[in-house]
Amino acid sequence: MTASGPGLFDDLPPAPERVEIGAQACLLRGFAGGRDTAFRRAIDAVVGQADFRNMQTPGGGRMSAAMTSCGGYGWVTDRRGYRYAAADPESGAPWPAMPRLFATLAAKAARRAGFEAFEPDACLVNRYAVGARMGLHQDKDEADYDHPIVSVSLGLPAVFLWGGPRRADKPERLLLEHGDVLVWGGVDRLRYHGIAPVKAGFHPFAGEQRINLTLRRAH
Ligand code: MD3
Ligand code: FE
Repeated sequence: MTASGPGLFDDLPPAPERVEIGAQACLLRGFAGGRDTAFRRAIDAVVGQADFRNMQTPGGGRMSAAMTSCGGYGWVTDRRGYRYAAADPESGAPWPAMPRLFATLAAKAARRAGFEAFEPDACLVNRYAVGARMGLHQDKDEADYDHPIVSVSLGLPAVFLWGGPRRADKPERLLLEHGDVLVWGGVDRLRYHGIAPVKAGFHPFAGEQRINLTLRRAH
């Protein structure tokens, strides 16, 4: 028997802070905890240069989550479609630099989940007011699906809808709380997912809001 082979602890569940939700997807509970002041400053710096906005969708509606981005690319939507853009369409300026906190935390979380050398070039910042939601969708606007994605949940909790490879697959419901980090890639990269309408509440970090950082390699 070796340290990693069969042994005394085989029938214990994984450590509670790490929940395997797919073959190549895991929830790192509380992984981003204890850094509230650094997150608050970093988000305020980004939002000061590129404010949240409720973007238009190709169908003519608007996203109920308000969004902004930082890093080399930002995810945008308008009547023409979904894409990554190197400049903020509201200002024409490059997106704010990605705070090092975001990039280093994403790389550490990815490594913990088994993805080496993750270097995000895009961070989408989603702000959900009470009642805001995100319908079931796949993330398909990135150039290369080989890179993992890391998301950080802050503020109010929300129910994450974790579906399968087809839209019709009934999603599991997982509560995401302040400081929780999700990492997925590989065979789980194109699973449908969404966010149920955020329920009323108050969290000291973000008041009556939920904030999600989604870190990706766009190009
Ligand atoms: C699983 N955001 O911005 S993050 C998105 O909480 C998005 O704001 C949600 O989905 C949010 O596209 C969920 C968690 C997440 C993001 C992308 C995934 C989980 C994913 C892509 C594939 C599988
Ligand atoms: Fe998504």
